[in-house]
Amino acid sequence: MKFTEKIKSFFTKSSAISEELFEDLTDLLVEGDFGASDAFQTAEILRERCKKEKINAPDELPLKLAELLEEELKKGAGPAAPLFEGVDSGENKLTIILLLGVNGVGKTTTAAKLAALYRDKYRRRPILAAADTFRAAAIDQLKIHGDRLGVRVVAHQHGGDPAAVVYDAVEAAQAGGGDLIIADTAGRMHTKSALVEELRKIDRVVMSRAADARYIKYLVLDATTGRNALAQAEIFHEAVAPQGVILTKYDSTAKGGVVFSLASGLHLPVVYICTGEKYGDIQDFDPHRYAREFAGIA
Ligand SMILES: Nc1nc2c(ncn2[C@@H]2O[C@H](COP(=O)(O)OP(=O)(O)OP(=O)(O)O)[C@@H](O)[C@H]2O)c(=O)[nH]1
Ligand SMILES: [Mg+2]
Repeated sequence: MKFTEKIKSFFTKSSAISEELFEDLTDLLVEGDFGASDAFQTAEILRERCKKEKINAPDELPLKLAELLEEELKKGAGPAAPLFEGVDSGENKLTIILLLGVNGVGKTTTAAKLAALYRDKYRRRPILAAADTFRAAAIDQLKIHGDRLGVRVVAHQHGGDPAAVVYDAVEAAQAGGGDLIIADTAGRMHTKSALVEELRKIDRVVMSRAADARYIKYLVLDATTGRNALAQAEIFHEAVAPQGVILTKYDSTAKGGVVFSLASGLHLPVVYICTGEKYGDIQDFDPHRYAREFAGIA
């Protein structure tokens, strides 16, 4: 059963608002990938609000919970406007996006989705940069996406220097080949210092070759990994301070409570949410909709 169905049936089955209900709700939130203290606090605030507003019927709770969760999302992270929203499509400032994240979270797929999204919706001219040089197959995978989408891919050989790939992508863009670079990076993370070193090198290339570019690091997290995703976010947040999160695989068994911890604990906004393997399966993150869905309001 999808988590949202579960929370829906929890509220439907509850016949009265009681202390026990808030305890059970705390457990349910934990099951939905909330952290224990966030779950406890959320149930507690909800309980106080119900008391203050003299709410007696459980069927009013989903809406109250959704309101509360939406506030949390907005308070913790601030609304993250999607990139290029409101930006003139004729603007020719270069944008460089690095996609970061551990193995298998969906970085390469997301790079392709973003290329399609920005090209089709915002009239950008993307270049895909195969800065994951660690796995031979990763380069081919990105090239296949590039072929399918008709988007240029800048790649070096397997084992090459990721910063050099970004360097070449910047050159290609500046030579008139595009105004947006989306760089896929390697998922490996032996140690935090190796990650930081690799990214510093890319930073230096951007600073020296494209100092006035819009430079963005998005952390890709797999929603199905639950609390593990938060642990990854903590490491990347500390090491490289990404500006936002792209949450993938929200279509399958994902519960999604981890998003609230990202907001409240790390002030890290989710910017996009991915719900499938097709290029179109990416949406702007909408806190209102997300909170309502989580609370079981269809
Ligand atoms: N259901 C679903 N599958 C997804 C989504 N995003 C990516 N995938 C799948 O997840 C798997 C891994 O995706 P990749 O894009 O290769 O992940 P990666 O982070 O680049 O992986 P590495 O390069 O090995 O680190 C692939 O089978 C994708 O099709 C999504 O939003 N929903
Ligand atoms: Mg990859």
